Amino acid sequence: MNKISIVIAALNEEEGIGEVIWTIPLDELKKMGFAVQLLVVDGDSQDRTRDVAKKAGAEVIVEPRRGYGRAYKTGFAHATGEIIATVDADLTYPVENIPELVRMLRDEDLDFITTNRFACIEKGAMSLRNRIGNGILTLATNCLFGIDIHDSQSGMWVFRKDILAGLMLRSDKMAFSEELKIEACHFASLRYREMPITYRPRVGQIKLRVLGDGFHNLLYLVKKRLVR
Ligand SMILES: Nc1nc2c(ncn2[C@@H]2O[C@H](COP(=O)(O)OP(=O)(O)O)[C@@H](O)[C@H]2O)c(=O)[nH]1
Ligand SMILES: [Mg+2]
Repeated sequence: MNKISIVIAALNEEEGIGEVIWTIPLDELKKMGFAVQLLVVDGDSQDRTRDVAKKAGAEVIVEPRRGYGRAYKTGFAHATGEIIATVDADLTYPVENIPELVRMLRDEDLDFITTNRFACIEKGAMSLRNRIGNGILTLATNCLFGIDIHDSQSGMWVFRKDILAGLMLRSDKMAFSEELKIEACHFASLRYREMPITYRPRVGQIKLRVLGDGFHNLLYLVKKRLVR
């Protein structure tokens, strides 16, 4: 394993995307022996997201079809690394932890690592309403699929690209995040870990529709339980 693709979905994220990219610890990853592909999947942003991302050193692909899940599926198809890592473009996820997670994936011979934002939520990073919603969705995920994770909605993952061939990832929307975990941890029975992370306040405009996506994600869990 000697290449890692860091895939970032971005829709109108000119405020955060530059700093997300330039704070990725490239030197550390290179010292560990990895080549790094920085890949931004832009949802046809109407602001300077693409320019800022390119200037910060990323390769940019445009996926005009809407949706978080759609963006990641397109990004994964363009990823050339044997390992994929993901973060949002809004400065919420700790990119400085990527090397540690990659090391763990490699040294413990894991397939999939997901992260738990509830371990350390910085002030202002997640509203009470979102905490409750995420808690309910995580409980539903665990009960319906017999797994034991703390955060079914986290968007920071590190995994071996070759696992994707065995996963049925159908959601184009925000439910992609829970679907990936259900597929990896339940249906595919992969070797996985959930690691605690720090979750930081967002810059820029949120794309999640709190109630709409919350209910959609809950319904998606039930549908997925009935028909994979
Ligand atoms: N390319 C693309 N990116 C998206 C789309 N919707 C959301 N994103 C990105 O996906 C990430 C997650 O969205 P965000 O609003 O932060 O949701 P939250 O983290 O669940 O609150 C952000 O980096 C967004 O810019 C989309 O339709 N297309
Ligand atoms: Mg976000």
